[in-house]
Amino acid sequence: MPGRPDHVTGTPTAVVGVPVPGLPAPRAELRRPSEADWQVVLDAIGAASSVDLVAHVMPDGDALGSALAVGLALRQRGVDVRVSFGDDPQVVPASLSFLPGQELIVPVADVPERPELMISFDVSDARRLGLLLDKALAARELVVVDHHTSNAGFGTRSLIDPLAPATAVLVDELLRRLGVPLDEPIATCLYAGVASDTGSFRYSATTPATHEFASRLLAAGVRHDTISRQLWDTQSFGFLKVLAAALERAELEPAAAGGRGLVWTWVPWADLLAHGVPPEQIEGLIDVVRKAAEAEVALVLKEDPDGSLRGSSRAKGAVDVAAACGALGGGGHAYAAGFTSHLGVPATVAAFRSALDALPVPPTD
Ligand SMILES: [Mn+2]
Repeated sequence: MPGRPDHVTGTPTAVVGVPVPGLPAPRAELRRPSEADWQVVLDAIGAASSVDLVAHVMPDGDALGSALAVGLALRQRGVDVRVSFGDDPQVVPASLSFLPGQELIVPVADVPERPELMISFDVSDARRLGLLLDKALAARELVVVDHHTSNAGFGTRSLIDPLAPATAVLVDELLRRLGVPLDEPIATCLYAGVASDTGSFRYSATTPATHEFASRLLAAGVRHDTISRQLWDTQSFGFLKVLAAALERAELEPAAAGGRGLVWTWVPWADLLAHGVPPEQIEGLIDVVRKAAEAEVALVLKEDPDGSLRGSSRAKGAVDVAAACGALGGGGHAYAAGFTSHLGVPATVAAFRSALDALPVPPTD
């Protein structure tokens, strides 16, 4: 979520952690994985000779870092393992180019039609599997490892913990149970996940346990300084130009969200073409737009070549943007969520505004 997280993605993300006053509690049917849930997944992994690990489309550090960490661990154990995500073209964002284990990544075509065991990471909704959806649904076992509150559990097995600040935290537990030690490459993948989704340990879902996790990762040799520079502080000059145009286009609507304010902008596909910026590089734009103090809610609409719009939204704690995005067919976390729209910019913003208006908003004081 915030960070590069995406869309829902991913999102860096301030994640739903402890219940926030005024926000709905995590859905009742969501419960943290039980011992039995873990055991079933460990048994499935132990029995599989071939495993496919998949991240969501336009993967962020949490999705791809989690998949690659498990990929490296299973390769050590001699398992035939592949990592993939359902984009075409399939591009690893430049901000994640430091991730170890990328030799495990294969195109969608190289994933078996009927995988023996597929495990998805940070995929909040089956549609976020993109081109891998059919293969995932055909898998003999599909294990969903995730931390999105909105995840209804679309696999045959789930390890979903809505209180985890990142999917990488669940992967850490999985590796511990598999008896795989945190070496430097695996720790680097997990650090990318937890740093992305906590905004470098700034968001509210960050707990003492999150810092303890980071401590173990640094002890394993993670270069947090170089990772942070790549994750947060490196962009192309073309991105700066796209950012400038998007900020010029930004609108502030103080009356929206029950008077708490909405700031929004959008990025036409033509801007990306003009400046040679690949779409995955603008995932962090929302983190600039959401700085506006006058707005509780921020929204960035990113146009794709087919004219559809990917919406990323963020809130500061008073409004549940997962619910607002859910009204537009998306989802995510209370603080960070997304959706896809085919309505065009004005109608999409109007629909989002209406969804915000339908939410309970606590009084400002
Ligand atoms: Mn995540």
